[in-house]
Amino acid sequence: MQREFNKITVGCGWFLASLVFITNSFAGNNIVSKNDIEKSDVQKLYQQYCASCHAVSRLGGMGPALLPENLKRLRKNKALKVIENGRAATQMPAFGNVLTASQRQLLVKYIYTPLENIPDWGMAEIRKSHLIHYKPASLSDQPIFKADMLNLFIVVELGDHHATLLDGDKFEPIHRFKTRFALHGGPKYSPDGRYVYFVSRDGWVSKFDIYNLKTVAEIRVGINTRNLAVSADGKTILVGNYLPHTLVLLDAENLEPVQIIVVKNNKGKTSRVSAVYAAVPRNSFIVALKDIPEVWEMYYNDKHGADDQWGNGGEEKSRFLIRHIPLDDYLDDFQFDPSYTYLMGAARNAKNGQVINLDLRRKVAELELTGLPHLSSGITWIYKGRRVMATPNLKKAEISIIDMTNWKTIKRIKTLGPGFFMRSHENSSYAWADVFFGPNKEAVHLIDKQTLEIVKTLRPSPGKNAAHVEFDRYGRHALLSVWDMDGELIIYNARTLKEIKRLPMKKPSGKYNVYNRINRSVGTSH
Ligand code: DHE
Repeated sequence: MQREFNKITVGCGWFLASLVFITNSFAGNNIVSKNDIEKSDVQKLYQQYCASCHAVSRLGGMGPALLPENLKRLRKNKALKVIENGRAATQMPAFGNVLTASQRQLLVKYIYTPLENIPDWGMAEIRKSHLIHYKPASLSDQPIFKADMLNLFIVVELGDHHATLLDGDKFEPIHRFKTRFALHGGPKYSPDGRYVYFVSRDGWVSKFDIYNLKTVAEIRVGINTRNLAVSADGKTILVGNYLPHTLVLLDAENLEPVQIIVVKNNKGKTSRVSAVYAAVPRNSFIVALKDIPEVWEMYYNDKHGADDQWGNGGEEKSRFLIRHIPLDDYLDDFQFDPSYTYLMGAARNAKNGQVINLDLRRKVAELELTGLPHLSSGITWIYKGRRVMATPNLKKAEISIIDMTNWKTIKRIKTLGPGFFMRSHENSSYAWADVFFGPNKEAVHLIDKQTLEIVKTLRPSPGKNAAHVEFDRYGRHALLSVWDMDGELIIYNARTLKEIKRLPMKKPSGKYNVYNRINRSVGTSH
């Protein structure tokens, strides 16, 4: 009977469900409770409006998992506002005109209800998912095509979950291949540029051999994953998860899992990982946490054991020395100075950013940054003899320029709307900044790095979102995406700004030049 009832309500919605409830109540027949109706109704709403991004299971897909464990920092009234108005800087749309207030409330109640079972994702599950498509010995050590191997680009095409390997001199695609669903974050190269590692939001790590144009190994390390980093020597990969609250260490050769580190503080409180980066000059990994105000510096050393001063709680033999650096606030977004001594970070709700000296292991300054600075997309250059950092803002129509010698904001450049990504190159006099949000999303600003003025605004594809730039290894060309299913990659002469070529692509989200990334160009992220 209950199954029958559910079938009916799923098919006909709230009206019919209410009718059945009222009829049953009048008839004195209490087979179906109000709670049952709410549950069935909200499940239908969830399937219709949320499941395509957050997964039917609520464990996350393109969007994050919607579980109380993941929503700890979001109050229910704020969650209600997110459903009503959408969320800045994400793909989350506004449902204020689509759903009624009571429907929105039902959804909030639903996503804060614990799942009966969250699947385990420990070593057994990780190992079971491991796929080795090609053993390294079975493949050529020489590239099977001709090109400058350091001037290649990987372009992620989010529209149909593919990636294109692009020749950075001729701007011709060399190979297009399928990726896992919903990649996020920049793919990371091995130090020699031969391999590229991708991670998807649902935890799949893939290793692609550029020389042989083959995906060689894959493994699923989490249910809801943030990003990955490749160690300075290229031998290990560290991946950070939202769900479960873990870091997973992989052997880079074939993605064999080596260790799972439960992310927790000394009181046992666990946390999601905001992001993990390789601090190559320090030979360490830096891990930012979302639910504990700490940043971790992790040194890999397989000789260390569970009794290390900085170990991970001793429940298993740790291969890391972990330094816990206490902070004033959480870290949602951050970047490093070129020497990786300083980390500039901000929490999503914070009023100011914080500067942490990783050698002193403490906060040393505040950054005057309001709105929602997108620090991980910031870049640095030398202006009047001093290094400055520029960061776009996901909520405000401005770019902040900060003097890195005293951490003061020296200029706020007004833009046509909030932006997501900034890029430049050591050999270019322009910094490119997109206007990702709002009516001017088709525009891209060029800022003169020596006057800090916008000197040109391009509108390459009217009505379509233009975003994310990357330069070739010499800084001669700038590649810009038109983020659309019928999108394009536009190649500009970076000095004259003349358009060289357009390549059709399916929502080309990001593009990543091998040389600039492995040499940690200050004009791009790495
Ligand atoms: Fe990203 C990089 C966090 C939403 C596209 N994004 C990153 C990184 C972090 C991050 C920490 C750096 C990781 C790395 O490169 O290793 N992104 C977040 C969020 O917290 C946020 C706001 C919410 C979320 O959904 O997680 C968010 N990001 C988005 C999007 O909505 C974008 C536009 C589309 C998408 O793919 O979901 C998006 N993020 C990107 C891209 C990069 C990225 C293309 C790589 C930039 C680069 O050039 O390195």
